Amino acid sequence: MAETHAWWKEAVIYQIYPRSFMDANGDGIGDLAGITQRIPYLSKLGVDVVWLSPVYASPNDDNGYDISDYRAIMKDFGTMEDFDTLLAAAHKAGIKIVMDLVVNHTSDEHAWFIESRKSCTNPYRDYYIWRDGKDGKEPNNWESCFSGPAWQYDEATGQYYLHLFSKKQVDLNWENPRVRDEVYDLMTFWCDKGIDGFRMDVISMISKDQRFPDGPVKPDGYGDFSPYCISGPRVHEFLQEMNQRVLSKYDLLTVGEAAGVTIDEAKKYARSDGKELGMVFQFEHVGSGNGKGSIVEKWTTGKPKLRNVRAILNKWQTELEGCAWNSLYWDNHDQPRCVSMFGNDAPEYRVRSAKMLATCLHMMKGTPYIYQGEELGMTNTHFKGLDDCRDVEEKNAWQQFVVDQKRVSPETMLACFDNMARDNARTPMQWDASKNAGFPNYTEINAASEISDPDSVFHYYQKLIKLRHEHEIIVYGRFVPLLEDDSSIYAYAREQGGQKLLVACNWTKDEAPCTLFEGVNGTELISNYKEHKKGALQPYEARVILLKGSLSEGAVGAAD
Ligand code: TEU
Ligand code: CA
Repeated sequence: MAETHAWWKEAVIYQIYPRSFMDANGDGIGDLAGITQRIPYLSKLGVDVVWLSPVYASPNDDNGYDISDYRAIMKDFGTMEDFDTLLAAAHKAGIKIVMDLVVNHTSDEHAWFIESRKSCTNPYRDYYIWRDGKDGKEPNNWESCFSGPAWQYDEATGQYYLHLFSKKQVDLNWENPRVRDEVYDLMTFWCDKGIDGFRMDVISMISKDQRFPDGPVKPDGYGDFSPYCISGPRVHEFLQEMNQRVLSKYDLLTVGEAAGVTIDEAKKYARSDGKELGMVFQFEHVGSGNGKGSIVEKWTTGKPKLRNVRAILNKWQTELEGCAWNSLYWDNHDQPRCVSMFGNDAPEYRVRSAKMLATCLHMMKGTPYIYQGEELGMTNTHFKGLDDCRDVEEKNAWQQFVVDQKRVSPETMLACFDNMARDNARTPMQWDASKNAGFPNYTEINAASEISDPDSVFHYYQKLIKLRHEHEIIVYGRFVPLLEDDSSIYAYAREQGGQKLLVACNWTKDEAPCTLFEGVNGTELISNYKEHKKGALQPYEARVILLKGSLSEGAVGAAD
């Protein structure tokens, strides 16, 4: 089935975490003026869109994902004027700007919550989710994503409020039509400024089962809220309303962050009739190393296996075909660095495996997202102690698992942090080899040296982006899995009209037998090796060949 064309299907997105991207005024915190300064860098890389993690006013309990004023800019980052300058400069360079929309919750310092907590009869009371306790305890057993109960007792009125994240991130009550009006108004405010889309934070969690039942008990003793909050009863109704009231009036990129989303649900969120969102972020592949051997859920020293990652991504590729659009990512501000997680960050393999992973993802069908520093092959960092943790998730996990429950030793927790912690992604962008890059490997890995090296990870990403812009088959071609049982190689084809693209990536540090390219004539679009071996892929080798023969002429086709 022919795919409907859209600009956001053809675009490559670059995610910026403003706090650690570029500091223009030297106060040690990234800022909007810094981003504006780096627009030439983004143009050089060739990306079409920048997604800005939140830049709104915030007390920064969760680095801007706790918003206290949706119509103001965070002081650390600058002013609304700086924002307008950035937007204009980006547009002038042909780069679109997508904003983070965090409306599952607000900061407890938002004016609505300051009112809401004052009394049970306050006009803003129902903006949030307040409940009486049960037998002197929380209303139910739900655990917050950031450890501990998802309910916080509030002295003033003797009730509890719900917070699925930190206790300074208070869940909004989407059942209240006034709350929804407020959200649509603030979205309209930003759309009217001329922004180009929204990445919607935990949008899969806005509708809660109003019975608020206990959840299945997890190994740490708390209940799991997922069955009652993820893709809850009214989520599609709310998004369709949002679409009618706001999204449909503009030409936007919309991507819903949808932790816990299933394929069937994704087909509803991102249905191709455009009644809800353009696409969603699913989490299965980035979570595929979790579980077995973990302390709890995400805290593990395990790595995802090729077999699992491939099965998951192939499933998303083939099942959304023709009915919904995929988003493609390895990295974001919540994930460890992909070269450390899925690749190999040892000095001898870092560059090769970073390029291999990039190839594997960027040749798939969907809209690719690059997280700042990924295009340099930036690696995870190392945690020497609790003092190295900035993230509220890490601090709370330490308190719960090491201090309160004594489930793990500090050493084990730190090893899990080295592997999984969000701060791995939040270290400063390594611009050059000067001191203030500040992190261990900035002298070897930095933008300045990579720009001057034609063989760098940076230039490889630049080429992948260019290829996507030049070859429609990379955007719209059908995805066909190959070698699904291979223990080392991730291979697939893309097909469109009479064209076929062959992609093969060796996910291991050993040579892997591969006959996929034997007797095949075509144009090599990209590879991370200059020389190839007959009958094998070299360590972390990636190859992409475009065959021009008609498909009906044979399975693999002949070159012209
Ligand atoms: O993340 C929500 C989410 O479901 C996860 O990515 C979660 O934060 C992570 O797996 C914890 O290990 C979004 C934002 O991306 C994240 O930065 C925020 O902290 C969170 O929502 C709350 O706003
Ligand atoms: Ca600054």
